Amino acid sequence: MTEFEGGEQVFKSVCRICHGGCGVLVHVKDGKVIRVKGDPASPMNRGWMCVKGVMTPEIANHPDRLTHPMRRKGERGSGEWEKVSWDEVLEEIAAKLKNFREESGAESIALGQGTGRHHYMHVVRFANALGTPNWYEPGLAQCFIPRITVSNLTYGGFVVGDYYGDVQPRCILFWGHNPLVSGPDGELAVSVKRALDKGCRTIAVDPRRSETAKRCEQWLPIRPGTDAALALAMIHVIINENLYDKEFVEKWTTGFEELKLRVASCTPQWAEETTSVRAEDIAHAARTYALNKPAILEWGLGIEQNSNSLQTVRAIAILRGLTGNIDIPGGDILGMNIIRSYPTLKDKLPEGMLKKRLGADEYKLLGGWRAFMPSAHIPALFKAIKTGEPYRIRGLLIFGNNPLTTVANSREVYESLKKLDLLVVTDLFMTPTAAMADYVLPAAFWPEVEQVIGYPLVVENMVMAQQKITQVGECRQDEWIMDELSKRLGLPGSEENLRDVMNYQLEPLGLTYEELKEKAFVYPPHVYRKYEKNGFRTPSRKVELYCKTLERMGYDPLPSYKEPPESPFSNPELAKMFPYILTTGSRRAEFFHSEHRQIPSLRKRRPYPQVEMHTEVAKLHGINQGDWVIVSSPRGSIRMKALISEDISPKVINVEHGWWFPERSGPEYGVFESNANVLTNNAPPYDTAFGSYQLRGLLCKVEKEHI
Ligand SMILES: Nc1nc2c(c(=O)[nH]1)N[C@H]1C(S)=C(S)[C@@H](COP(=O)(O)OP(=O)(O)OC[C@H]3O[C@@H](n4cnc5c(=O)[nH]c(N)nc54)[C@H](O)[C@@H]3O)O[C@H]1N2
Ligand SMILES: Nc1nc2c(c(=O)[nH]1)N[C@H]1C(S)=C(S)[C@@H](COP(=O)(O)OP(=O)(O)OC[C@H]3O[C@@H](n4cnc5c(=O)[nH]c(N)nc54)[C@H](O)[C@@H]3O)O[C@H]1N2
Ligand code: SF4
Ligand SMILES: [Mo]
Repeated sequence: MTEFEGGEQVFKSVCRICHGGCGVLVHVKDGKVIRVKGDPASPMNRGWMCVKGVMTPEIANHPDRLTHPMRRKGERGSGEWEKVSWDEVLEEIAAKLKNFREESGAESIALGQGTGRHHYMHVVRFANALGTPNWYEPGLAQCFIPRITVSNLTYGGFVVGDYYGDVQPRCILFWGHNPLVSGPDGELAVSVKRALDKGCRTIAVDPRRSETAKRCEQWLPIRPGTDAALALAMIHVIINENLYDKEFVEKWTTGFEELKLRVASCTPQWAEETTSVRAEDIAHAARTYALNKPAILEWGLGIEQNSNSLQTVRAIAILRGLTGNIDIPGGDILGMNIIRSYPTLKDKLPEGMLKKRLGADEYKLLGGWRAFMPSAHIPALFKAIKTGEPYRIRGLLIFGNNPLTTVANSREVYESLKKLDLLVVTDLFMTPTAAMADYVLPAAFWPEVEQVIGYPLVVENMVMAQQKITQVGECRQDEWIMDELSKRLGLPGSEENLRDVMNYQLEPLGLTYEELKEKAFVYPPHVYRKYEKNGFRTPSRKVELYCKTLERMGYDPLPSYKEPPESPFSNPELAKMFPYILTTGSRRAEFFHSEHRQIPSLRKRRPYPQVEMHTEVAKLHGINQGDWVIVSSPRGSIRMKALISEDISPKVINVEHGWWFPERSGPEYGVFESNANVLTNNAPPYDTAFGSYQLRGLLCKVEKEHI
């Protein structure tokens, strides 16, 4: 900490508005954050910050921050609350949880949370301590779990692009990922930008010419949901034209011959019909990626939010194996995992509860014992809340999630939430979901939180400390709330506090949290080609092009293509009414999911929800730039403003996700008006291994709004 004149203090910490880990300098005056700057000494961002991070003071000191625990006074959703003390609120909630456990079993309590925030693993720990198998996060099957699981199955660990060593990538293939806007999601936007500025070969597979695709020499405007076909055709080209790394394939992979046979008929011509990408472009992309080593393959959500996520991600993962681009300088690197994994108390979950986890039997790689981080299947959970089948869910405790905006089929989510005996929402702000709660608890924002951050997530090549710098109202960090409930219920693990957990994680580094805080970060040099010592961490010790584990579980051991269930090919009748392919959720720099609509400096830059369409589509429907447009799917309709350009396939409509209007009145705050998940589908078919539902690759129509 440095002391300045006039009482201004500066603290080193780490911004955590997104998944990131930008090292920052936090300026504080009179106990308030007044300015946040990128820390030039941070090896990750080297002084850079995104627009959201810069607005930290505006978020932290916003007049609408929740600052006290509140109990519902009137009817659910009436907006009438009374302030209660922490002690009172925790006693009351604990008493209710105790009652549910005794009367209906621990499985009748569910926990919900959002994407990788500081308390992520603590929710898993709390669920295990409570003895409930039912926790969810709206990403998981739709985000990250397919990529992590497939990487583990195929190469024995998750990989991230190596932007940090001395060797520059010669090629970057961006696949359904727009890291110049969405990074950090394994990488940092600024690292990608710097690599692109230095120059390398570049390809983007994306139905939109995204900010990242605009920087690429080749743009493959794919039909959403058909990525597996494109990847199979690229594998075909790489094998048939002998472009693969023969030495690596021979020594370090299994199942090459079986794979070759599988892709024999997957020619670029075949893939052109399926994907709408020209055959010669597919072949060209395959050659560029295979012949320019080291290459990074940046993959994202475009490949997971469909009902063939396992095989789509597998097909793409295999490209790295065929070209030997794993754990080499300038390629995709395996993690160093320099800290201990979070103590989630998983052995405390009673054996019988594993079988009760909703959806675990069907979606084994999401909820079964082999899953990376077993969780409940969201459609099964919300159905159980609504119908009481196969058993009742009585209480839901949400720590940082607004499921009315980020879970598929928002109207059904709404019907489900109404059925709960107890809904507790912990958040920074009042949201449409929190407005339906019985108790609303005020969460601490990142400058108010203590945390150890292994970065990038899952691979943990570096570790950083976030420190509590300020206190706002009576806000508490989520972990504290869970620990206080644990203590009152006498749950296992309640004798440890967060400091104990953090110190346990840091033990291999010989550091305590206090010591790490002094250092700010630990970042050992990367060890490449770790497999040369002990092989890959798979059963065969090799990269598994053919995956026997999947075979044993009843899944296809080789990648395959499946036509999306709602498409012009699988449902031509429906496509007459809904002629466009709908994709949702492309990230915007100003917002994190459903957050930040109430932050003036951010909202000013994007005041309205937007639907992207091609110039030809707009012309056909008489839509002008900025017109309000009605977008409809077989599930419902929403309104958004038209963003018209040539930077999107003429077959595709893209809508932003996460929209609600904090400036409107509660309890709904206009949550059904412009919310992408009014259009999406939470009905089967799902991916057979992960249970992923479709947020991309559905059918829709557009028309100008006539008022
Ligand atoms: N600013 C900001 N940053 C974020 C987030 C945020 O909300 N705001 N969210 C964070 C989270 S949780 C995540 S998971 C990441 C996600 O980060 P990304 O993976 O980059 O996700 P998106 O930007 O949603 O989608 C990436 C691209 O996929 C394209 N796409 C859509 N459908 C398809 C398809 O079927 N196939 C292919 N190949 N491409 C398709 C979209 O046009 C888009 O350009 O971002 C993280 N970072
Ligand atoms: N249609 C469509 N839907 C999608 C996606 C898509 O691409 N398209 N993307 C999906 C993906 S990949 C993801 S990861 C999910 C993301 O979904 P979530 O992460 O659940 O995002 P939100 O629904 O915005 O909920 C986050 C809430 O947490 C609050 N919050 C922020 N920080 C904290 C904190 O430290 N503590 C607490 N208690 N609260 C906090 C915010 O104020 C906000 O209300 O959305 C999914 N939904
Ligand atoms: S990229 Fe993420 S971590 Fe970095 S400043 Fe922006 S919000 Fe914060
Ligand atoms: Mo996500």
